Amino acid sequence: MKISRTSKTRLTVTATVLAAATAAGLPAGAAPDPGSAVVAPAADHGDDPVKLIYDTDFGGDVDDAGVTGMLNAMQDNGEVEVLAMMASNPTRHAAAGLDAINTYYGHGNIPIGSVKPMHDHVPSPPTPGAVIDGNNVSGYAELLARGWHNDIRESRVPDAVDLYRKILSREKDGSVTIVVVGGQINLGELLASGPDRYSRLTGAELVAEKVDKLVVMGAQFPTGREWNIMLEPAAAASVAAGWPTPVIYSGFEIGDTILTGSRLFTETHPDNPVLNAYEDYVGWGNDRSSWDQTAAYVAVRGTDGLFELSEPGTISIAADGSNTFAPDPDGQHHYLLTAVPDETIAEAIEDLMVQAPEQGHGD
Ligand SMILES: [Ca+2]
Repeated sequence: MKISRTSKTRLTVTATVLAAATAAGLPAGAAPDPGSAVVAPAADHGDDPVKLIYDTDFGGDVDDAGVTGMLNAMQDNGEVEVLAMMASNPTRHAAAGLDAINTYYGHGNIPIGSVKPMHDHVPSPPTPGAVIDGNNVSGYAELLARGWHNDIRESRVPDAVDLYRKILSREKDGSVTIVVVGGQINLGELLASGPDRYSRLTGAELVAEKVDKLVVMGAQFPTGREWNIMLEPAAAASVAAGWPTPVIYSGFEIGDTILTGSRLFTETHPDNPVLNAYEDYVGWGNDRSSWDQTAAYVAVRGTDGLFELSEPGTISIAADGSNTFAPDPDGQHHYLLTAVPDETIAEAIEDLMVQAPEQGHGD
């Protein structure tokens, strides 16, 4: 089933909705014609780390935990400077869970913002008729928040849009990359934000001035209906229509068959919170799809010989979360295609997920 993530996120959606979503998706194995793709160069940042903001529905599916470990490893490597992490999942445990992983890696000073108010329920059903078990969306986030050292106090976690504006306003023009791997509520609200104490610019103006590109895990190509978009269809549609920089989408079909996680159990320390998140979610020794990791990887390393970009075009998102893509030479949007076997991409991603922290290690 195309949106099988529902079975793991403890959100239950009616069978009718799932069947409709499946019908709207691609047949298994279908892929865009790679002959139409252009090869994008890897990101060229010289020796400077990529300045990145990571926006995540941490606590839903476990690939977000994989990304969090991956980004900390890439920060150890000097490839990325994580300016902030933003929770789009309002569970009160997301920020603390993120900080638990960052602290394990010795990066507990990474600022963390959250959609507000933080609570124990998701903000809205992903589709009409959906049944949400709102008490169980915290998942591994609660496990890490309660069991691993972190210094998050809920009342002090800044509003994500406020933190976005604060950080963007002080960075150089065109210097910030954003990767979003959950619902796009924070980005939608950032775009719609007005001038404040940090900047006289509107949110859309601030993004246009400061952001280099946005990388999205979301949607399905060339057409489909995907979970992250369904979480907040209106926000995703406003981003698709109004985001003023290039946007690269890693669709459902990319990460779905790139399996990672099992090496955590044999190659990392038993106290590694990412290992424990995976154990909680998929069980000891098992893999999970790497939807979110593909987006984070490209955000930092570019296509890197592992991926290619589609031709340019424009994505459109309907009210039910379904999407289409219209090729257009002047379009700001691309979607990812794979350039090598899934196993090769999985190895590159998992190498980062199992890389030992340079410092920290639970301190
Ligand atoms: Ca996610």
